[in-house]
Amino acid sequence: MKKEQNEQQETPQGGFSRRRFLGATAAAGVVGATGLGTAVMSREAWADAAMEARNKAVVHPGELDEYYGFWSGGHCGEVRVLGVPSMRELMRIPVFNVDSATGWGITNESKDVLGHDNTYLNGDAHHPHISMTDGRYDGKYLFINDKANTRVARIRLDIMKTDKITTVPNVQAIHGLRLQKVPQTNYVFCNAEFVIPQPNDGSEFALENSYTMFNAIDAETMEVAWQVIVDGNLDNMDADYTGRYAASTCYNSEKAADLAGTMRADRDWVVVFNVDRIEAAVKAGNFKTIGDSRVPVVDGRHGSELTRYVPVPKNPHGLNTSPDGKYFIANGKLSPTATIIAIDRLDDLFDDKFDDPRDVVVGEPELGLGPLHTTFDGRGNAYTTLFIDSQVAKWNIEDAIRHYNGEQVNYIRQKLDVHYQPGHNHASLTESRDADGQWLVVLSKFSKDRFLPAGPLHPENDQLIDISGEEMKLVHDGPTYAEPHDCILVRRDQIKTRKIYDRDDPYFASARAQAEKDGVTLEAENKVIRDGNKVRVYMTSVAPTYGMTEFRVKQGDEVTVYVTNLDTIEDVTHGFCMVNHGVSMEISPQQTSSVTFTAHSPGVHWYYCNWFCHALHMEMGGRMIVEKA
Ligand code: K7E
Ligand code: CUA
Ligand code: CA
Repeated sequence: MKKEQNEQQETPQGGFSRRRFLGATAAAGVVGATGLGTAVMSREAWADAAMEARNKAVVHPGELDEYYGFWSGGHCGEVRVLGVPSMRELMRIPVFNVDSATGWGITNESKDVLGHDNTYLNGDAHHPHISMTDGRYDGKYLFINDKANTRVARIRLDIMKTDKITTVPNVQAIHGLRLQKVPQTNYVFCNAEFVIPQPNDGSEFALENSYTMFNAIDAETMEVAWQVIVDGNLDNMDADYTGRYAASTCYNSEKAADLAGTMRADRDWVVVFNVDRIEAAVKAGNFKTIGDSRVPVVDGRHGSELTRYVPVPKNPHGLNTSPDGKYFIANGKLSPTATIIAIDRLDDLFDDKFDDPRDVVVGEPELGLGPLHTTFDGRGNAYTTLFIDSQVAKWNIEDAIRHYNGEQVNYIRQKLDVHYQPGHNHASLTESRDADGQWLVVLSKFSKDRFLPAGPLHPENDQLIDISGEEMKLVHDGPTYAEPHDCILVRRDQIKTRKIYDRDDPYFASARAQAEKDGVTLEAENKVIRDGNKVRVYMTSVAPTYGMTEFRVKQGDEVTVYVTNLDTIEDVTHGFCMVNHGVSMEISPQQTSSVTFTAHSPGVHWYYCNWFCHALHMEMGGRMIVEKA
């Protein structure tokens, strides 16, 4: 059974036979386009080619990957860092979740980012995107949405820690998120998915009086710069390479509250935002505010000068800008098509030079069932995931446009089976001018039989495909835990990480400020400061000891422990765990970390180092003595 399946997958036409509904045109396109005559390629030659592709993906022990991949963690709420092509997991960056190992959600530094009160313990992270300068990844920040709690987070890529989280007001469920690419990432654009009444204070529930908004966040301050009211709802989006336009898909133009209702119309739309005009309207004071929020809200519904609505079929999902900057491509989901919108026609669209907004559509290739997301190789080809067909369709954009203009050309280059039901796919550097067409990651939602069974809950399957040649070649299966939606691949030289912390790092600036108030030098002193029933314990660490191996507090005291790791050697990270107090944190070389807890029980409570740092790591500990109240 297993063997048969593998054979089928290694056959270039494999899987084709069981896809009878695939048109003859598509099949002819595949065979013709490979140019290799794969249809007559011997089994041996095919096996050699497959082996060669697979070898390319092997990164031997001690070797480094060519690319960083940043994976969203879905409803785990985190970001994962992988090496590509090895697909080895390098790191996890906790964002909207709680992380026992690093103390994210436990330490004061993380609560400064997450919020000290009412911190949510969950998130749903979908779309990771790296800041850009002039359309190229600059490696400074990574931004990601939280659909579950309507937030946007920023990760500093030099230390790979989350440093800001913003809750977007007046809306529910941030989904699509992309960055302004040009001149640089000044804005983080993000879509709120669900329509709600305004104000949403219980005085109104009707769908007719509900709407949602498109949001722009200042990438440096992380404050919401403005919001745009739209018709319908908002799903995915992308920005262009002029810095002036962004576009979002809407699948619920019907504004329905039930499934059948959202599928009623044959066409929904792509809404195009004119960033210059929106900025001008805000500047001119043509906005309102909602409730307590002071964010400028402009009206971009039908008839507005700020937006245009381009009808596209049906319940569209992903929207992707081609790396040559020419096209927005909207993926049809319930339509087998993708819609190509020419960005150089948008000026005319906004100047009302067209009778029909569909005049900006220059192609609408039929790709297969359930097109969700499209990615690009920088050589004029697009790769679209087909959720229902469990395939990736490779197609040529200019040929699709010619076909739309009535020429008899095959635009489909190849269809490759993936396993199974792919959501996003992402080619190396695809969202930038540097799209290099080397690797394609396909994030398949179902793994079914691809891995050893691990109970009823299955991993997903992130597959790696070599796209450097004419033909896509599947080279790797990568199980992932729930539920990365998307990833971004960036060349390793585009990311510059710190090896140890800078002592002036703003990441622990509030600990430094408190120490200064207490007259304590973090780097040199081990001291206990009492301030009413608040006790601040400052200690250093050098492998394998803490600067303080005993401190005394009273039952009921609110204790804050600050640990400054004086080690300067790369990779010598310490931990601080207070037994039976829910306290655990990471302190990397030259970092200060702090945690606050209540000394609830009298007696002796040991603390110990929980990050392996030394042969005598087990011996690295101390005692908190809690006197009876
Ligand atoms: Cu298609 Cu949230 Cu980008 Cu899921 S989204 S797949
Ligand atoms: Cu310090 Cu282990
Ligand atoms: Ca719809």
